[in-house]
Amino acid sequence: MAKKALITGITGQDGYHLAELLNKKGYEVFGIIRGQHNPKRITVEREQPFVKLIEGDLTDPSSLIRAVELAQPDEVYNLAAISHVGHSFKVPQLVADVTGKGVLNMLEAIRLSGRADQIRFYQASTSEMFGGLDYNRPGLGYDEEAVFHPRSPYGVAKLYAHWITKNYRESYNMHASCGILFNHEGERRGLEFVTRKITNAVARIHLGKQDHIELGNLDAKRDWGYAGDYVEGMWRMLQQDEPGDYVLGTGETHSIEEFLTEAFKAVGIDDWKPYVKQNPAFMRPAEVDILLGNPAKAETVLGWKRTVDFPGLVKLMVENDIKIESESSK
Ligand code: NAP
Ligand code: G4F
Repeated sequence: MAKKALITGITGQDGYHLAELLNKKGYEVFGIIRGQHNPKRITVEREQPFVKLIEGDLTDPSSLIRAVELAQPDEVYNLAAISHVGHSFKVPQLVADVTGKGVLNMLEAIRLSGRADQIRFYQASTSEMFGGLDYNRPGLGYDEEAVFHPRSPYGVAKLYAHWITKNYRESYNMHASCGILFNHEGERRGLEFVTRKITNAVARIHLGKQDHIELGNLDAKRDWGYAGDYVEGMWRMLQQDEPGDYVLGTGETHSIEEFLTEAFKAVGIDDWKPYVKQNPAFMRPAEVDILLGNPAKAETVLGWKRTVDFPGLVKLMVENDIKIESESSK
């Protein structure tokens, strides 16, 4: 019989890639979608008709209990969150409720389902929990043992979610794993994140639809990988006999300036500076200066390895945005 997976955050970047992967592996895929008028429902229905949508919200425990009852899942992937770090400074309490406490609601829905011993749980933890401040591991990168020091309401909420997942593993013997994922991007990345904001602007500048882009801090460094590679790692975590925590990253870090250089190079522009203006509105009250992941455990135990490198990622995203922008009249 086909395995069943329940995905929260089905309308997000990772939800899309994970649903594709699980469908290819023969899973029956269920996805929790929120809101009465969610415009992304039609996108999922058209692009991924194999996904069985269930209405629910991480802040509504009864909806999660109902979703677990309906799907009877073997695996639950909790990808839902308010995931934008900058936005989390504007709505910190909502972020605590959704990104933090929402995970407790999901864990309780599983614990009380009467099938907790048959359900494997994945929590989308994040490199934002490290915070970059205590970065003293040149060349090594953050691994599963590194110290956490979150620098945003999002990072703090995710740290609660991380620890409550570990607590349910230890207290109730649940097969609950946390993937501590470094930034991963791709064709499905939201336009509000810096990589996609840049690749979309570069495409529009190339096509004469826009003349500049406004950004915040250009000095920050991130460990950027491809989302399609990272969902494979999530799935591998839940196939292990024992639950655990795993870092997924590339082992490389690049600045926003390097991303700009690579993205403009893809459309034949050597000097990006005339096209970029700095706007303080995009600065954050506290910044994570540097993130670099050490995925040695995932590579050894899970046999996971990223396949897309930094130049390959930037090229893929710019080409995708040129295609989308060429087909749209606005
Ligand atoms: P994303 O594109 O922002 O997707 C977030 C998803 O969460 C969307 O489907 C959104 O639904 C849903 N959601 C938001 N609030 C909800 C609520 N109250 N109830 C139910 N669903 C809700 O994020 P992503 O990039 O795919 O990331 C997936 C997960 O990994 C997130 O938890 C993120 O924090 C974490 N993460 C991401 C990265 C990364 O680099 N991408 C790295 C580490 C960890 P709507 O469409 O209705 O808004
Ligand atoms: O693209 P970002 O918004 O991603 P950030 O803050 O690293 O968070 C992402 O990765 C985390 C994993 O480490 C996830 F947990 C999280 O959910 C999300 O997916 O910003 C990257 C960097 C920051 O230093 C930011 O200050 O880019 C800088 N930046 C400069 N100008 C900008 C902008 N970020 C955004 N979003 N928009 C700008 O205009």
